[in-house]
Amino acid sequence: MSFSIESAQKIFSGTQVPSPIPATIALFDQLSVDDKLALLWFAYTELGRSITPAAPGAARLQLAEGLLNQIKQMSNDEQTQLMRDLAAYVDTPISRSYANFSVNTKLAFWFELGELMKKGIVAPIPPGYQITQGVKVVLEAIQKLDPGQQITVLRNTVINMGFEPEVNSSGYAKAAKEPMFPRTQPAPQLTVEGITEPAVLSYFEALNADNFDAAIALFTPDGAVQPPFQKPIVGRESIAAYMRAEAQGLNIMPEQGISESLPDGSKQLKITGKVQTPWFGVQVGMNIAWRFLLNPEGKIFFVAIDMLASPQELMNLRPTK
Ligand code: ECH
Repeated sequence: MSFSIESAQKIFSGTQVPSPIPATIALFDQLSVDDKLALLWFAYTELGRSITPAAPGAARLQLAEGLLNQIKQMSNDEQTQLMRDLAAYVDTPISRSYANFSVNTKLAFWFELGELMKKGIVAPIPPGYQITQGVKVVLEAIQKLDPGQQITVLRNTVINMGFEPEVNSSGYAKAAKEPMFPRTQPAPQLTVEGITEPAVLSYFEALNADNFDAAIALFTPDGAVQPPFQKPIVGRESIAAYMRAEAQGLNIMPEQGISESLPDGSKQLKITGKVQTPWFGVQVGMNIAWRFLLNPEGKIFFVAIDMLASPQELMNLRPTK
């Protein structure tokens, strides 16, 4: 085939709108460590007034239990220091253990710490803490985002915490034996306006059933998945490990799309719709686009998953020529 991952990344790039998420995270990164923790507390508790995450299952909390038990034994000052170390990427044994957790276990760990903070078992934001101008600016930026973008900002800040000796920021290979997110509803029947390509429809159906083996069988051996704000994950094995860790329990609701045939027989498709994460269920519908490149045999060579900048963008489906 004549295309590469670099060229695949550019398909439909003319229809993309810059996302406010990286800019918001860049603002967050500039805060001092105490401001970061305070910002997360305010943003999380504010968000919790309209939407709350589902409590993680006991099996997943067990993976973080050792660390949580250690924290419960600490003095308030030690607990505050530990949270500062995590948020400032300081090299401590606890920061290293944290970095080894999968993404979902990191989220479960903070969920539980948040509960313990509310109960007064773990130190709250220091009582004398004075909100700074910087925190106000980032909070305002977060308030302007839609709920799907807000939970993405929270998730991405949590993923980056801790200390990792080697560069491996994704964490997906660590989760092979993680507990699953149980599904509460059967997968809905799919029809995507404008789309009939079997590989694409089967991809959505496979993910809605957590059937990752079926999903990766739809890819070429050198195929790639590019999750939102990440580099492409290349090759069936890496994609499988990633999906098993990060794509569990998703509800994928593609709505409409366009499909264009290219001169060599390959096809590019852009599809928009909504995705729900098992953390927030029906409370949050994230506005998502998928940009697929299929080879002439109908296999998936590349799919980028983009978080849309606005709901209006769901309708932004125009041919590239
Ligand atoms: C407290 C104060 C101190 C500091 C901290 C605190 C706690 C914070 C907590 C935060 C919890 C946040 C959560 C966020 C969850 C977000 C989940 C998201 C999921 C997005 C998934 C997508 C999937 C897309 C995909 C598709 C595919 O086709 C292929 C696969 C894949 C307050 C204590 C830190 C507790 C729970 C955003 C978009 C569609 C790419 C996966």
